[in-house]
Amino acid sequence: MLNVEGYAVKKVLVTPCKNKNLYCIINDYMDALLKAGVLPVLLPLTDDKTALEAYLADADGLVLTGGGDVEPALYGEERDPLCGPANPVRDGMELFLSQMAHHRNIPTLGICRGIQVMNCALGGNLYQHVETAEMHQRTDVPREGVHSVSVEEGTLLHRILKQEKIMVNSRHHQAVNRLGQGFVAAAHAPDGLTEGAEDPSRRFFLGVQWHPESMYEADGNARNIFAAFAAAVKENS
Ligand SMILES: [Mn+2]
Repeated sequence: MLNVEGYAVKKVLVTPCKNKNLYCIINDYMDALLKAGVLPVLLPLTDDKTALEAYLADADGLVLTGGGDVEPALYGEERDPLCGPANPVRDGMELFLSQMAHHRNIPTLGICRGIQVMNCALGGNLYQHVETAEMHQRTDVPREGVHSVSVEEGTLLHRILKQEKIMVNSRHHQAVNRLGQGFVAAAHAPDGLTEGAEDPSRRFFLGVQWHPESMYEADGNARNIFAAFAAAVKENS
């Protein structure tokens, strides 16, 4: 096996956002994965299932990144006026990747929109605009802990964090509502919202509502999440 500076080369697919004619990614995602010892591969935005299957066949992990709102029709609901615009290509792409990664037990880390996509992929639904948005939509302090989450004992997330309560940043106005099939809540905000969820039947199928990639340098909890994900990726064969 090839080695880059002592670590095995393992590729992690990273889903992009689109800005005009650019596929783009906030650099924190790529930097955190690289620092955790795996190689991030930014995907193009496409719902071409043949291309996505080919990417997955050669991948050891998947990161579903933050972004805009999921189309409510995809979880069987009418659009609330407070729901933001959807990107049908990104929705189709990420739902497909989530379902395939889940089916194949490919280590998957969902962040912000990512946990929401994972939940929809498993048949759950979302709050289109949480009543407590003021507490959760703190884009003004993207790298600061703004609310606590309680971490459920017995979960993968608890084994990673080894703490009952941590502070997290928060840049969302939607959230997981009814959990999808097999998805188990692993962390809750003080208002009761699900901030972490996982499927214990999979090696690593974990979503968090906060942004550990934005706190990688400052926060040991954030680094531990990426380290645990990278360890699962390295075990994937
Ligand atoms: Mn939050």
